[in-house]
Amino acid sequence: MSSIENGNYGAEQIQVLEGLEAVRKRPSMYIGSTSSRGLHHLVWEIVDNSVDEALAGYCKNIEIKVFTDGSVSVKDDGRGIPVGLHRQTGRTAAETAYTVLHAGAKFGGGGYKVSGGLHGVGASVVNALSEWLVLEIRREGGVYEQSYSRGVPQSELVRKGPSDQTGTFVRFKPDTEIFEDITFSHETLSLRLREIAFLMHGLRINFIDERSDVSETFHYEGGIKSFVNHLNKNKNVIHKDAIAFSLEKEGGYYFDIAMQYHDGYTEFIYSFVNNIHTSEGGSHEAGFKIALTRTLNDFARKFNIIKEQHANLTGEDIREGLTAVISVRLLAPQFEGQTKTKLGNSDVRGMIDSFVGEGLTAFLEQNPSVGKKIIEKAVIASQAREAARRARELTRRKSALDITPLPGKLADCSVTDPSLCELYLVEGDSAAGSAKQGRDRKFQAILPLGGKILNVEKARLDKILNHEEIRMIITAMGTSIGDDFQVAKARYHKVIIMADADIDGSHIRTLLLTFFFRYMQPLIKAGYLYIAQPPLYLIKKGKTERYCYNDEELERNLKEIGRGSSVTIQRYKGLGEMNAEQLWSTTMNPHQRILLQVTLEETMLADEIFTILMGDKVEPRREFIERYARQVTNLDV
Ligand code: 0RA
Repeated sequence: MSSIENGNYGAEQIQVLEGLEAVRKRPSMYIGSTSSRGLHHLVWEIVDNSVDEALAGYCKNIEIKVFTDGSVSVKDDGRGIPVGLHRQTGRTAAETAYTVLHAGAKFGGGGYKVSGGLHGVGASVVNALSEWLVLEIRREGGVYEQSYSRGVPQSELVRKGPSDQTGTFVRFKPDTEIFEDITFSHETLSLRLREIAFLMHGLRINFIDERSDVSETFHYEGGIKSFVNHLNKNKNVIHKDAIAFSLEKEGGYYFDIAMQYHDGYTEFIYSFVNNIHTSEGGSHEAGFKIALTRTLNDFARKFNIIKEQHANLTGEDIREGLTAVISVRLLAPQFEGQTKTKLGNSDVRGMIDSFVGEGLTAFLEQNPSVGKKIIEKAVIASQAREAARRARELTRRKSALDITPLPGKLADCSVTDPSLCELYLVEGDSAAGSAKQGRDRKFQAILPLGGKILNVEKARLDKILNHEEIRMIITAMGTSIGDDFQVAKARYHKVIIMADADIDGSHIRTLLLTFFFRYMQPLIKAGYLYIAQPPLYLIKKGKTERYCYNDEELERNLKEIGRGSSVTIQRYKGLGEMNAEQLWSTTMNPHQRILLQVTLEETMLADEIFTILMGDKVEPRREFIERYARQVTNLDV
């Protein structure tokens, strides 16, 4: 019988119930939100505990299973959560961890707890937000079990029988009273589990999805070196093996770095602190960049590739075509920045700087030919950058009085407050003509895009900046691009891509998205990029006119109005087929239009897809198209 049924209500127990109550009342305070993101947070919370056990060196295998009833289990072969009595609570340590807020950190074995970070709220929060949770612990020769309902123990922790194994098994079902939707995304789970396996070399992670009968095993002896190989798998690399080094330092520091160059132009540095992705960078990334620039310049001078009288290569030149993963572990990480994903600990910068400096110098001494290839590439990048600098000057408006004018083709709006202003990038001159006529000129600006946009995936910066369409976009935006990009200077807080609903339109959208992803990423992250949704059909019957934005809507409206021989359906292929008034009412009027906001959640996945679709390797593109061809509907050729 449980202590609660016993009526054995101590002050401790009342506190526990109050704690669980607080979590259920304000779940977002603990897990960020009750959307899909918050739902997945529950899994990460439990997985992190097993990963901590692996970090402490006691766990080699973790198995994650998604069941058809909506529950998820996480099993590890660590030491098992202690089952003895916890002095303060008078309950077992296991029950304490699962019922007392923030209890985990106090007796957790691992040192790399991410206090104040994204995770680390504790298993008790997951328990409180689960309809039910079952805990099974193997240790000290026995198997122990306890179950909970919405965080409340349904029994004591009971020894069920003997066991010669050790480990922890948790299965829980998220509470539908808390979450709008309890469907776990296979892709989200799979992506992150693989990432964890890369970061924890040697750890084997089994992922079983019983809903689809798909299972995957992630296990990388090569660790983040394998990670870099994986990230570059669709690129032409310029040296076969990734460069990698790691260091364990007293004070609980662990540094792990892997890097590899490819023949493209993009830079991709993916950094982690205690296995958490630091998308805003911070001191570890800064230390890495400083050391990389210094060491490669020293090498280039030593081999006389840069002559004495010439200036150093810049960091940007040196990072062209670089893919790197930086994984840092430390005991007391400080997370800063807007999304708390920027490492603040300033001592890390110097430590990483000297660690990378030494490691890279030693590598270059043993592999000078690789060093020369990297430098050759950086020298070309620097020449292109010099040409780009001149081109870029032409896109910069320093002040209102500055001589660089706005593009002649831009029909600007009259309001000057960027938060109210919209810029429509319109495919084709005739559509742009209608848009100019139909718009509300107070806050809507129109920029016609005549020809095809350059594929920036296959071009260097100088070429990109010499491309008229792209130059117009940059000038109109006022933000500059790449490392110089300043979101605060954006002249419009809505940039709306308006292209036809056909193959050519899709191509233009993709080319523009590639440009914004590679050169104006913060604009996407700020939520300023949108895609206009023009209607696909116009149905007319007598005086009734209805616009339909997809096939479902068409069907529904046809049923409503009644399908008669006199019922006309007009299929819009091009924006140009609509007159100014129609374009305004269907696609541009803020009270009626549909805008899709472009969001960026998985930078790594987005990078992969742009590389595959827009890069110069044909084979991955063919595979991708074959794989997804069956999912494509509405293909209009
Ligand atoms: C603290 C101490 C010990 C194990 C754990 C925590 C532990 C927690 C979790 C959570 C999920 N899996 C886990 N595995 C282990 C053991 C101390 C000892 O045996 O000496």
